[in-house]
Amino acid sequence: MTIDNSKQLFERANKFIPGGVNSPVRAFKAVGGDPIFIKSAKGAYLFDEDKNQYIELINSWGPMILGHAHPEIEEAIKGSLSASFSFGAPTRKEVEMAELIASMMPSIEKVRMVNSGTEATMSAVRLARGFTGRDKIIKFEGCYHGHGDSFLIAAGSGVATMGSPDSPGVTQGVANDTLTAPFNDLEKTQELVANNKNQIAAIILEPVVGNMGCVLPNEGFLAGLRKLCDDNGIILIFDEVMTGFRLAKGGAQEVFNIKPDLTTLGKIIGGGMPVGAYGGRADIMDFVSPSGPVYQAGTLSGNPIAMTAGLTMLRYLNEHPEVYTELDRITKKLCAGFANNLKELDLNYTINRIGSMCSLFFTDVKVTNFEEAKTSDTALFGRYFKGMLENGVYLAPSQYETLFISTAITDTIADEIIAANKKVLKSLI
Ligand code: HOZ
Repeated sequence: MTIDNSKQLFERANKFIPGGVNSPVRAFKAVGGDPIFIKSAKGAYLFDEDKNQYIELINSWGPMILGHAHPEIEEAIKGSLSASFSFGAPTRKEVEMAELIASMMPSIEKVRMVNSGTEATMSAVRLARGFTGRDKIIKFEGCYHGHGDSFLIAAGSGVATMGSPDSPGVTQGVANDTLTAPFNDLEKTQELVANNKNQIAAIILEPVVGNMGCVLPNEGFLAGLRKLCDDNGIILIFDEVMTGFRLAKGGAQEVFNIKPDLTTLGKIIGGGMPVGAYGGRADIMDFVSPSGPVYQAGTLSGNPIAMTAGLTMLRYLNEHPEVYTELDRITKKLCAGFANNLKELDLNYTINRIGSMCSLFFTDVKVTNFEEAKTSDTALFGRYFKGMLENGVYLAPSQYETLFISTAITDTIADEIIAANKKVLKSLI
């Protein structure tokens, strides 16, 4: 396999783009080697600038639930193009999108569209602060909520990968207002609330974490947080940028049957186009300008092309609930295949999975928080990643990310992935 064209592009990119990439994880720093430059994708496959083909297991970090360039979404986007690309004025599609989101995720009574998950989480926290009149928030170690200043404290995803979970540039004042607890540690969270009585505006978390690898909530953790928030007038924010409409029609909150006050959504509701949204209880959302005093705005918010792509995908998911059963089945099969291979080769491993999200950690420790995720052998993961890439499987280039499976992965493709996994693992021992 040659990657000469990717290498050349990376050299050019490094001259004009910091680190040669527009988002750090994709630079492959955590796994070594040069990044692959993608030219196109269709269904279950990515194609690079050197004409190599890879089975796709990231799917743009989640949104390509139906695989790449799904024909219905492609047609809808094409059909929308001749009506122009941006108005900065209200459209019918925004109304339809708000109605559809509210019907699929009933905790959302009102919703505001923005342009990314980062914008959604920043806006939701500002709203929680404005609504409660309090400054502090609680987040969980290893959870990542985009690159807003308040969240770059003990953060996961790229910041964990690059080893700078507390980014320089975040003022001490902002950092002081972000309190952190280990994920799944209800007692520590209760302590933080007790020690900061009437000062906590919001508790924000990924109900299923995707940004320290895939980590599930322990039994009772989400319900405990719901009660803690109710008892103390705190806004509970679920960051469902990765899980919303992926784990179920109604996201993780449907799976675990917990109703947050606010929810943040991202790329999934744009079918992969740049979109985000935050929504929830009407009394809180009515605090957003122009109905309320908390300001938030954006020319591109509710962009018609992005709305078209997102609406088409969400409608498809709404009308085809069998998608979720199939995603669960095929991902379970993949993980069982990996587990068999690892057992046969006597390697330490933990596999976390829920629905179509999963992670393989090279550790025998049960992974329920960031400290446990960090026991994984990341050097071994780097070699595993490289081997899989050379064998035509594109994994997330960091231990602290999750795999996202699409409906384009058939049984035959799953068997190929499991066979590649076996071959690569064998070569590592
Ligand atoms: N932080 C993103 C996933 N958790 C990665 C985004 C990207 O590199 O495109």
